[in-house]
Amino acid sequence: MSLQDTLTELQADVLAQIDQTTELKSLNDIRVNTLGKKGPITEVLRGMKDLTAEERPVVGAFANEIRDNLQAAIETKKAALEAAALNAQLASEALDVTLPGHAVRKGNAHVIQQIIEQLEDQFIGMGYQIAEGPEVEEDKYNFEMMNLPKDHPARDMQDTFYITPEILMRTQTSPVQARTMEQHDFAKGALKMISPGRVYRRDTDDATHSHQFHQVEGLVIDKHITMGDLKGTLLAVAQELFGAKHQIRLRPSYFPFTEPSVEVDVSWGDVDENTKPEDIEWIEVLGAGMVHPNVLTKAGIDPEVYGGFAFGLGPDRFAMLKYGVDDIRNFYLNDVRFLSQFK
Ligand code: FA5
Repeated sequence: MSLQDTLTELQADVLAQIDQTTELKSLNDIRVNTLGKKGPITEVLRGMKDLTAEERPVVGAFANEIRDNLQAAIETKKAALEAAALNAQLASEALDVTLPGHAVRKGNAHVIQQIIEQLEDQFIGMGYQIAEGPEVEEDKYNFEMMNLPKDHPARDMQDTFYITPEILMRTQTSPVQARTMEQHDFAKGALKMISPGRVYRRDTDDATHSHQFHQVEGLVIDKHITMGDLKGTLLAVAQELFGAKHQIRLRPSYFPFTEPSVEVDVSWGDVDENTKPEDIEWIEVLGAGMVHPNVLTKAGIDPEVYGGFAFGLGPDRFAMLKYGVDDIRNFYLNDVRFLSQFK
């Protein structure tokens, strides 16, 4: 067989192999085996030394043509295989936007915050302003201006975290009363404010006490405010929050900044005209009273002209009552399983 015939056969054989190849790796093997130094074409070319001088360039040109043909066929196949591989990869990585996603867990306001916001809505509806004061407070506002001088025995009622002898973590939201009274311009009308916020006491934590809890302070100062206004306001708030069948009860109490002072209980469970008084269970939720004349005087308000009522309620206790939670510490453990119940 002539060298040309051998090369033609080789070309046909290699083209068939290229045609059948489905992988880049085996295509590369074909290239190395066919066109490489030890491949059949090189072998054929080596045999040219036996040809005549006339035959040599003809066979040489033919061999080069075959080599070019095979090279081109390999390149074409390589491009086709690479394109197919890319398409397969794109198909496998395609995002199916019709698949349902994972549900995103939605958070919700903390239950105490929810109670505070409900109270804010109610009081804003009754014409109150929301006031704020610092949690790191001066002794002057937390105690002195609330009619509790340094040696006053009632300071012991609220065990205090002191930062310096004059600076403390506020034990109550009542200092916001003093701060607002100082600022208020009575020429513009009555003072009606509530002030929700965090307070701190060196109380030992138990089921109904926390060393850090919340209060909502309330203060109304005007010319003809009576205890009846206080009771009506608190009854409206309690019934809105707990339901119309709840009653409130005022018990005499003592606070240095109010006179007379009361503690207010809310009835636990429904109460109607048939309920016997001895069957009602009462829960204490707030302290209140008529603003003490000394407090007004210290804030520069004439107690002969102005008077008012104040209250400080515990939203933590409100939340316990409203949802039947028997341990206040649950509100502060931040267990999502507990907190997510109050949506
Ligand atoms: C006061 O703090 C007064 N400043 C309230 C006040 C304001 C009276 C204005 C008169 C006029 P008392 O210490 O009782 O009072 O606290 C008020 C409410 O805060 C309580 O009724 C209770 O609901 C809540 N509270 C008190 N101590 C704790 C505590 N350690 N943990 C959770 N809640 C508490």
